[in-house]
Amino acid sequence: MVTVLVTGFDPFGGEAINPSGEAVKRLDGREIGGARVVARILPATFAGSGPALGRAIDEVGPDIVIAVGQADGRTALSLERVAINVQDARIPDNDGAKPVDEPVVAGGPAAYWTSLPIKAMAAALRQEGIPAEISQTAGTFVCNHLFYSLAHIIATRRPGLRGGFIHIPLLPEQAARNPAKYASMSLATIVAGLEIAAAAAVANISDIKVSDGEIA
Ligand code: PCA
Repeated sequence: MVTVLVTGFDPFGGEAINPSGEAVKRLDGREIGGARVVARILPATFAGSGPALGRAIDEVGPDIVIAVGQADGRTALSLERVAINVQDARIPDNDGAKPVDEPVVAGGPAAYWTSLPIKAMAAALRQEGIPAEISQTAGTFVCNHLFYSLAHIIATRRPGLRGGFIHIPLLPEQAARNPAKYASMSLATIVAGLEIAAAAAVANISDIKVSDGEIA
């Protein structure tokens, strides 16, 4: 049976809740698209998130990893295309660390592509009425760090593994505490979206070739 490891994060940046952690908890132990789903919550820290992911991969032995994180301002489930080898923090992480222009992996490649079928996943989400987008940047904070760390694990020691990253909007209650500038999505919709995305990742070994790019 195919195993999908889904990860979310602890709350960070002064928030009491992180929708990524809340959403993946609800998927733990479920069977989706014929696959077994295992969820883990990772620390929202540069130093801790990568090693915690590495341990979870060694423990669970997944075929697919879908890492999930919160991104304020996103209006859709945001399927990340690329992880870049840089850390440039605007706010401190949960350890108080605030690296500026440091590599995730010294001497590592500038970037790694996702190995998830993100176009197929976006198409499946839209088909079910859930807003989805292809994103060209996962930022330069802990989420990009984790995505790069995941891709580096795949490139250096887990060749058969497929993995990538999804950013999700804030919950309505988080957006309501901010000046009215942030989009939000209900937890139920996020959870339903992650189920659809996971099923599409299981069903599509390679991606579909459809245009979903951006004109800057
Ligand atoms: N979002 C942050 C880190 C943890 C999270 O959920 C990010 O986008 O980098």
